[in-house]
Amino acid sequence: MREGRVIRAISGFFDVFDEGCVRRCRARGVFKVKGTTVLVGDFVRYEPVGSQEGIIREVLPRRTMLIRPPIANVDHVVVACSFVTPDLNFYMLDKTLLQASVAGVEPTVAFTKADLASPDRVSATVETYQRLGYEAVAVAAKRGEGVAVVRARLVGRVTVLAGPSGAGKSTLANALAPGISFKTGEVSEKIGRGRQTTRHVELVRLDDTTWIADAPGFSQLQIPVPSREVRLHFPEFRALAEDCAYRDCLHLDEDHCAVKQAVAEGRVPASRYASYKQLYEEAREQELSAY
Ligand SMILES: Nc1nc2c(ncn2[C@@H]2O[C@H](COP(=O)(O)OP(=O)(O)OP(=O)(O)O)[C@@H](O)[C@H]2O)c(=O)[nH]1
Ligand SMILES: [Mg+2]
Ligand SMILES: [Zn+2]
Repeated sequence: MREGRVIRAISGFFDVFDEGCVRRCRARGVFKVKGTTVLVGDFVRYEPVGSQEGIIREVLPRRTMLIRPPIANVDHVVVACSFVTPDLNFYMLDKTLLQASVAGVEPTVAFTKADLASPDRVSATVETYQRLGYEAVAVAAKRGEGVAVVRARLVGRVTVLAGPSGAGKSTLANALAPGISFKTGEVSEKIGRGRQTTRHVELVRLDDTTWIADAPGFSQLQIPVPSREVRLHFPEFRALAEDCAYRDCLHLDEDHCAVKQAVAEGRVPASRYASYKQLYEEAREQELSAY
């Protein structure tokens, strides 16, 4: 039995990287009986078959796991959020940041297509997220702007790109990793959302310890945490919550809520609080429909 890392999953086959070689494997045996799934990023035990194939027998324990995009063992997610086509969507961004926080994966927010927005809007948006405590950067991938900042954050880690279709994930991935060419959408494609260019999650090795995965865009995402815990994944709420009158304040209908006070005074962006309320409601609905 040998061990390797799954770098691609296509219609029942898994490409497993092991010491510089890639083997096309199927998953069979004991492990399928247990109903385990294999994700890109998984470390697996496999039996070699011939020189280029193999059979996966076991998935090793995962360090981290994301649902969208589906990938295991990443340390870092670059959340791509474009200013236009698709339009900036803070709710989707905050939802993706919630998913990363719950999964224990460090995020970098890449505000993409910065060349298509006014400089004032770009700096205000980036600064808002920096003030919240996130690593945030404006990216104009085609001009190379912001690319070096993101690249510096890849070193020694396994990174995946996440965000809606058309946000510029593959374009950014190509700029980050010269010599690698992920398929990107056509420039002329201005028909709006819905067209997915990238179809599969694919991990590419930049050096021994640095990997990057391009992934399909997504618009649907479950809330991966109970409603009462959503607030714990808004880092800017944490310090404020100590001054709420109720120890378990949900920052919703409670009186003397320091978070709501901060929103009213503009110290917490209204859009962040709107995201929080919507995510809380969605988590509640998920809980109620589970019964
Ligand atoms: N002006 C401008 N256009 C960009 C930039 N980044 C990407 N685009 C364009 O946006 C479109 C979509 O880019 P992709 O990189 O394919 O987007 P994606 O996020 O990989 O999309 P999916 O694979 O469908 O999830 C293409 O037409 C790109 O040329 C940018 O920084 N500036
Ligand atoms: Mg793509
Ligand atoms: Zn409160």
